[in-house]
Amino acid sequence: MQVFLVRYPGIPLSAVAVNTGFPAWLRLQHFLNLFFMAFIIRAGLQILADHPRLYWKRDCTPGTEWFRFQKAVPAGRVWTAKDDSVTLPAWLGIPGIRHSIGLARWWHFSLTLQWMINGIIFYILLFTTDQWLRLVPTTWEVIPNAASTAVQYLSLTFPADQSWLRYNSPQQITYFITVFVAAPTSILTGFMQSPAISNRLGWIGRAFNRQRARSIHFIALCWFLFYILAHVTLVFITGARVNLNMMFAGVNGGNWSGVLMFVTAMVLVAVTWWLASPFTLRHARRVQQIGAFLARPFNSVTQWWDPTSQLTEHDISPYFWPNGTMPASDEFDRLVEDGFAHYRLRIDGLVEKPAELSYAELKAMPKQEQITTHFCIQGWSGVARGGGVPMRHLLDAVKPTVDARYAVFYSLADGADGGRYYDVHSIANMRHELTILAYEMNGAPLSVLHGAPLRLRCENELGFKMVKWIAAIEFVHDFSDLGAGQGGYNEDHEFYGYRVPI
Ligand SMILES: Nc1nc2c(c(=O)[nH]1)N[C@H]1C(S)=C(S)[C@@H](COP(=O)(O)O)O[C@H]1N2
Ligand SMILES: [Mo]
Repeated sequence: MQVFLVRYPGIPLSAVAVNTGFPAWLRLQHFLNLFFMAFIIRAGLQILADHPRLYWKRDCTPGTEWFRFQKAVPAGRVWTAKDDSVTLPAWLGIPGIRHSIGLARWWHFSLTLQWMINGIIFYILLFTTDQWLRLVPTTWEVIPNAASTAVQYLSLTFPADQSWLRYNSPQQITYFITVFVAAPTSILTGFMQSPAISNRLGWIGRAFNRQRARSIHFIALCWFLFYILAHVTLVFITGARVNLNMMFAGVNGGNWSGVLMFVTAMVLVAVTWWLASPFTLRHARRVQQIGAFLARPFNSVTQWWDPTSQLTEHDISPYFWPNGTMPASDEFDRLVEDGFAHYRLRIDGLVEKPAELSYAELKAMPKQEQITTHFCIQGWSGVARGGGVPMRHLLDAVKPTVDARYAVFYSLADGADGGRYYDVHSIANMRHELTILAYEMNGAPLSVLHGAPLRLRCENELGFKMVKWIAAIEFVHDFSDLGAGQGGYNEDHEFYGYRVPI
């Protein structure tokens, strides 16, 4: 052991010293990173709580989850994904009330973008200075040296600290994993949960399906939480004043300036932490607007990916989570009773030829079938074969005028807070080859649970945009005068984005 410790003192003998200390940019970026991460993690947990189950397979069949913090799905009753959402305390989640994923996503995405920009600048500065030498192992000797450091810590004779010049091997390895593995993995697996991106990626999207991406995203979170715990503990037990001086004041010594700056930084984090949830609930619409503005780059990126259908019969899920607020009216019950014989789909607004189509007329139109994945904003997914009328045929039939820019879908059902469920889509999206009005699911007539008589399928969008139990389609120039003007029921009531298919 003695020989081993001399040979591997904890830092490879070949490790080159960093000559530039802890420059201001590094200290600022370290602070911004911890600040952004705190809120990204809180909002991420809120998002997770909206579907508190993790799976490896795309179908999300209850019982196949490898992790959950919710009871088993109850049998013998309809249990929707919204019923499944769990509450987090307001100090932990943002905004800390049940089923608040809409607002949590704005925090998560806006801050992720800032965090990514911070990270990219960090990478650049790291490699254009000598600071990369701190983080990147240049010899395999870091491994025995890490073992040596562990032995020294366990024997409670802490190794001499040389952090000003170079990190010891376990530090270097964990920092390297955090900066160069965990962070990019989180970003990649975040994007791969997007319907638009996942549907475009071909075999990669199939192999690394949304649930795998979501599970790995969570494992990366676990790494970050482990890292934060270990890092902060060690900062404090191995000479807090000296350590804080380096990373906060940029000085090598034992005065109090680093502690002072650290406390100031922590007060800033604590106050923001304290205010985040109440502010978000009080100014929800503002958070939605700022979020939509800040997350616009993500929105553009996801819209740029055009989905293709890439699945086969084998991929069809044995289970498909139901979601949403069921129709509860005599009018609807009567429609169901006679097998939708009296159902009429009204298409009007800015069209040359308004139409009223019966169920039989719709079924007589050209039919398209497609096997696609459904991506609910809450995190679950499912694959089904949808069959129905392509929207492009309906567009050709009713001929939207040149003024028409959007198609509004009205449901026969109300939304969760009362008032008609509706959603708005661009005409371009309606012309997409995978946009259909489905009346079949997996070869059988669509069930009432899943939207009979008609539900929209639009494969580059999240589930909430696919209105079920469609009553009418109206073509409009502008949607600001509909509902709260946000482009749909969940956009109005739950602060979802009109379009952020991520
Ligand atoms: N009318 C109406 N349509 C709706 C909803 C709703 O609440 N009301 N929920 C949406 C959401 S959030 C999802 S994920 C899908 C769920 O479709 P499914 O029940 O077939 O899984 O329907 C969408 N369409
Ligand atoms: Mo959803």
